[in-house]
Amino acid sequence: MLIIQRKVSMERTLALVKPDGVQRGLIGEVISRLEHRGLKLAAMKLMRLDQATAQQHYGEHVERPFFPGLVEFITSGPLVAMVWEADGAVEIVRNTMGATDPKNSPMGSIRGDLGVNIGRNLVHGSDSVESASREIALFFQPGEILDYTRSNDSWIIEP
Ligand code: DAT
Ligand code: MG
Repeated sequence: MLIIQRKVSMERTLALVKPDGVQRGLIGEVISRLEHRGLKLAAMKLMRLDQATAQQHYGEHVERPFFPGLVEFITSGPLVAMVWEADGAVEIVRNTMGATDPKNSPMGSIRGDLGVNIGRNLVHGSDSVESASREIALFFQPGEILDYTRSNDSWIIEP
C-alpha cells in the first residue's frame, strides 16, 4: 500500500520592515538576510498601516508610555509586511533581527548592524507562534499566503 505522507506544516512568522527601514532603503537588505538564512517567503506586501490595525498589532503595549509614539511611527509611512516559513521560524527571525534595542543588539544582527535607537529599530518579528498567527491574520488574508515548493529545499533542510 502506498502511503502518501503530507509534510508537517512549517512554522510561520510575521516580519515587518518598519517605515524607517523603507525610508532608509533597507527593504532589500532585510529581505536578503532572511532569504540567505534559508527562510522561505510565503507572503509579502508594501502597505500603510491604519491606526486601528496598528493599535491592535501593538495591543500588548497599550499601557506603556511609548505606545502613542510607537503607533504614530508605525503608521507614519509605508512598511513591508512578510510571512516567512521554517521549522522554528519565530525564533530564527527574532535571532536574525537581534535585540529590541539596537544598542544591545549583537553585530551580525539586523538591528545591531543597521540601527542605533530603540524607537527606530527597523524591523518587527513575532515573539511566539501564538503571536505569529494573530499578527499574520491582521496583515494577510489566507489566500495571500502561498504554499509552494522550493527547488533547493533539500540543500537547506535535511529531508
Ligand atoms: P520587539 O519589537 O523586539 O518585539 P517589544 O514588543 O518589546 O519589542 O516592543 C515593540 C516595539 O516598541 C519595539 O520594537 C520598539 C518599541 N519600544 C519597545 N520598548 C521601547 C522603549 N522603552 N522606548 C521606546 N520604544 C520602545
Ligand atoms: Mg514584540
